[in-house]
Amino acid sequence: MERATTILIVDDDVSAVRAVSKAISGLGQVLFATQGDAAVELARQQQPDLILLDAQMPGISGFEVCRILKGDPSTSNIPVIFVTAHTEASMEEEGLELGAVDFIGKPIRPAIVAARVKTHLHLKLAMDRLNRQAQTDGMTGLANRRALDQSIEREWQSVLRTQRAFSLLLLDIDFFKRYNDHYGHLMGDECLSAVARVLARCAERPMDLAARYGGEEFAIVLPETTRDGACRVADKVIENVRALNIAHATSELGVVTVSVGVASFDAQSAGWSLLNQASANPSELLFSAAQLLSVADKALYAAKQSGRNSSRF
Ligand code: GH3
Ligand code: MG
Ligand code: MG
Ligand code: MG
Repeated sequence: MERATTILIVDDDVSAVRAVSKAISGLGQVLFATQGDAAVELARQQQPDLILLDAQMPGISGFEVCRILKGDPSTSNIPVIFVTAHTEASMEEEGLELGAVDFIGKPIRPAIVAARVKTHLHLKLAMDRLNRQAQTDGMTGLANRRALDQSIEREWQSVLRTQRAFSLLLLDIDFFKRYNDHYGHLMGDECLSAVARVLARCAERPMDLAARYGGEEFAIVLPETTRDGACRVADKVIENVRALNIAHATSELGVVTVSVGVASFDAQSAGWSLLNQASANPSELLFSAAQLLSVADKALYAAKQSGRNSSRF
């Protein structure tokens, strides 16, 4: 479900908060903060779609708040509009240079504030939609290859920092060329979507990511997961895909099945001791995110060789 549009109003003067809030009523759910540090915290937690920001406040100024928000990847794409009595050109220039999308003078003219907020909200929501599409596989609705690569890279950086376990599954539908040849591409597409739904269900925790790697190949990113944990997820996927009971007359197995390659980076894997040796300077570590994919690929090949409908690490 889409969450409600949210607007954060930041002003140390409560009557200004009230006036701005009234001007934009109906355009979204309103949050407010009367101090800079609280505003930054709220923005990080609540991820508002727009921030209306007073420039002059005791403690952290609005300019400083804007600088912090734009420097943090988790808040940098939230549009900021300054609302301030300091309408000198130099102030406006500074605000815009900090990355604000607009600059509104006080006392506010309610209709103008509403119109500008509407425009910037429209742009922000359109940008969010495009970003989501750029990360999603159109056919299955899973994360696409781009999102997968980004997720693996992000998790890899976190492994280098925290030395926590990390696992990756690579999954491939068995005898899928024969399936297409026998049942046609339309049913092939339906089969891909059904398998994708199983993967989405098996990637249970919010931090897990199920993705379409390409063609009839998929991946599941499992942060903070050891080899044992990853093998359990692999077995669950294999079991649940088989349980779909999708007829596959030209497979020896009679129904659609998948094979899974497991790559893990944990206390049991060779890479882990390398990481510990190199932890003084992790960037010198030879083992990389790309190598994790190639380890999973080799394991997948072994699973195929051993008769399919199975997993290997
Ligand atoms: P194996 O068990 O060794 O994996 O054999 P396979 O036949 O599954 O492997 P192969 O790589 O030879 O064939 C993959 C097939 O997947 C070929 C291709 O036509 C099909 N495929 C890839 N993408 C799609 C798609 O989006 N839709 C459909 N219907 N088929 C696809
Ligand atoms: Mg003020
Ligand atoms: Mg394949
Ligand atoms: Mg295949």
